[in-house]
Amino acid sequence: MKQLQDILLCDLDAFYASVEQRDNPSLKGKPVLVGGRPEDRGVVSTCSYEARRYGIHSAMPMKRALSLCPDAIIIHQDMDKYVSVSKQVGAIFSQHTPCIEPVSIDEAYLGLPSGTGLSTANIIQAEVSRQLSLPLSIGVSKNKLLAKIACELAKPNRVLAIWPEDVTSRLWPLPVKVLPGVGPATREILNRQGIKTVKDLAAVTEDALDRLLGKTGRTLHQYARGIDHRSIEKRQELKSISEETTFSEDITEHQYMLSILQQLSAGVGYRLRGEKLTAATITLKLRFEDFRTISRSKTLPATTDSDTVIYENARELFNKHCQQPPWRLAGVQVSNLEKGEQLSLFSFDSNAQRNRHLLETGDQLRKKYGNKVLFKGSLLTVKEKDL
Ligand code: TTP
Ligand code: MG
Repeated sequence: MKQLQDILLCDLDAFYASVEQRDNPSLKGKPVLVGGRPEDRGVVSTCSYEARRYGIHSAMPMKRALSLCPDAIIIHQDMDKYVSVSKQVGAIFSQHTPCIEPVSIDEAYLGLPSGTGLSTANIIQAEVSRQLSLPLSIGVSKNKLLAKIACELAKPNRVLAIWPEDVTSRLWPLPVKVLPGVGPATREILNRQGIKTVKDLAAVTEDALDRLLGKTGRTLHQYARGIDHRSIEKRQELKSISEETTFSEDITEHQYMLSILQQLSAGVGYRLRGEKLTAATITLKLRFEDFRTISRSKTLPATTDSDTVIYENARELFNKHCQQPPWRLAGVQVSNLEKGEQLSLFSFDSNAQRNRHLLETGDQLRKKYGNKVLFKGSLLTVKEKDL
């Protein structure tokens, strides 16, 4: 019989604020609020643990946060930076297991062979601290529920295991709100029945909880016993990449549509290369004036990540299936994706090498200046509003 695996819930502490404190040591030990401007009705995205002592929390209006702690330092959020740090953390996770379910930018469930969860959690936490200088808390158990609660109790910057045999000692004394699905409204209903702790909840029959809360009641009956059958859902592999645009005014000019398809193809190619994937199938989507929508595909003999190849095939499909203008929407999609950048099969071919180099230079420009930086000849005629 397959042994039940260990499950870890890893969650960085005060994620955005910790990144900012790490990158600017003068912020260390201070109340730091990351979020929008108070004068623009901004809210707190997160705050350092020093700021939490003043009662400040995520989603609180910045103005209110400042009234609680006038000395707090406000930092505007830098999403690119947090996304890139999140990827670095994910890379450390994937050195330890292929079984990863990302939950949010700073949180993921990891599945590990039975008996190895706690030691691996300690190693991961030490690696994130040493390599990235960030505090990470990890809950360890046999299921998601107990791993999540263990992580909450572990915060900040610790590893804690709650095993199923610890349920009565560790879980039962806690208030019912620690269980997933118990928000303020459910808590109120339970509290009115005198159910305050998880132990109180565990004493109620399943039928009584069903009468009180319906299906949620039945789930809570299990949770109160530390039972949770949810499995780890690995990140869905990317199945397709598409770019489409609905025009502000219907388009009637054939040549103009081709320019748009060229731009959409370039966007799709850029994203493919970013994911280090190649695609075998190109699909064109068209919507006509009367809202009829068609999709027409073509599968290539070899996979590609080249803007030109994607465009040439999209153009061929368009020329075949464009019917009568006007057109309302155009889309280009690639699917049948394969891992790995396009190998330079023709590495002796200096033209192919030059094209590859051009693509890579273009990708760097796009990354730096945004999607609309590159215009190739005819694209100059595409109006900004149509993309
Ligand atoms: P959380 O993990 O919920 O919060 P946190 O990492 O800041 O603090 P901790 O885990 O130690 O309790 O969210 C992760 C990041 O997501 C957080 O740093 C900022 C962002 N976030 C928002 O932008 N708005 C929100 O309302 C919340 C809850 C989080
Ligand atoms: Mg967090």
